[in-house]
Amino acid sequence: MLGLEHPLKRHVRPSARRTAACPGCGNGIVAQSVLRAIEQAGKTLDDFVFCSGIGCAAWIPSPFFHADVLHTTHGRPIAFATGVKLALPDKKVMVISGDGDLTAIGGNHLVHAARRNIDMLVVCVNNGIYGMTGGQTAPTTPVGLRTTTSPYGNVEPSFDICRLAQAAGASFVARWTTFHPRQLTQTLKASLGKRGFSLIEVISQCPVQYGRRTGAGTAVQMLQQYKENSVSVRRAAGMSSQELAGKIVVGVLHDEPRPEFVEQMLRVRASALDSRQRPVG
Ligand SMILES: Cc1ncc(C[n+]2csc(CCOP(=O)(O)OP(=O)(O)O)c2C)c(N)n1
Ligand code: SF4
Ligand SMILES: [Mg+2]
Repeated sequence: MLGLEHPLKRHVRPSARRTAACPGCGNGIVAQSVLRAIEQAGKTLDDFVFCSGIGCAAWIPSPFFHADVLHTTHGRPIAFATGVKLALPDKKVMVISGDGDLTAIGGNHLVHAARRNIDMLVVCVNNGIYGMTGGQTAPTTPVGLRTTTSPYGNVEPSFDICRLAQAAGASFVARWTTFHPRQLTQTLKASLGKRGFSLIEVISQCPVQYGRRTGAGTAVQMLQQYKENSVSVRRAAGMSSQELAGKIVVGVLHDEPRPEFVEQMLRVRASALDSRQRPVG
């Protein structure tokens, strides 16, 4: 035994040191990127409350992060996070969950939290499928893909989650893949200094339900595909929509501050209390 210890081990709850993820899953890369970003931003896990829904990605913070974590119901982590943020405005609130959880059953919460510009970071782990329940088609599944619930090929066009969030009002939007852990860490770190609704989409491999069933291959082959198909925001700006077909545009896609919801609510509350205390007449 060399006595080596993983540098992030102290952030993992001692009773939860066995991962629930399959070998090759991208969830470990996302977990490490989040923890590294928190360290690099000079914060501790005590500064945060994490919320997740139901699905494989929802197991990233829960029960592993040695922090306050709410492992909520399917589709509802943003609703819980909204309550946490209103009750504890000084806490950083981070939602980590899957594409199905956040854009299918939880799609309305995503849209309205972005519209309100609620101060929280949502990390959407997009593996293009419902991983945990057996590989069903999600709103992110590419057209034509054969899945458990679309054995003759998916006919539904998929969401561009980043465009959806930006159009709804998010003030910070970015996308990376699990092939880009360093860039992802940098962007996560940058987002921790923002106030408002931030969404970071991470395209991530599910070698078991996506790779094996759809022919995308092993974790290594999927990472290779992310490498070959990724195009930076800057390069994408000079490309036509035909040239961008099948590409993954990575980087910060939108960064524009605007009034934040909780701050405004606290201001309204203070002025309501003030007016009640003023003498009538
Ligand atoms: C109300 C409700 N509907 C459906 C389910 C079943 N269910 C659990 S996780 C899941 C999909 C998870 O997909 P995603 O959010 O993409 O996470 P992944 O497993 O791919 O990381 C579904 C449909 C549930 N638990 N609760
Ligand atoms: S089913 Fe897919 S997403 Fe879920 S843990 Fe396994 S590899 Fe990861
Ligand atoms: Mg998924």
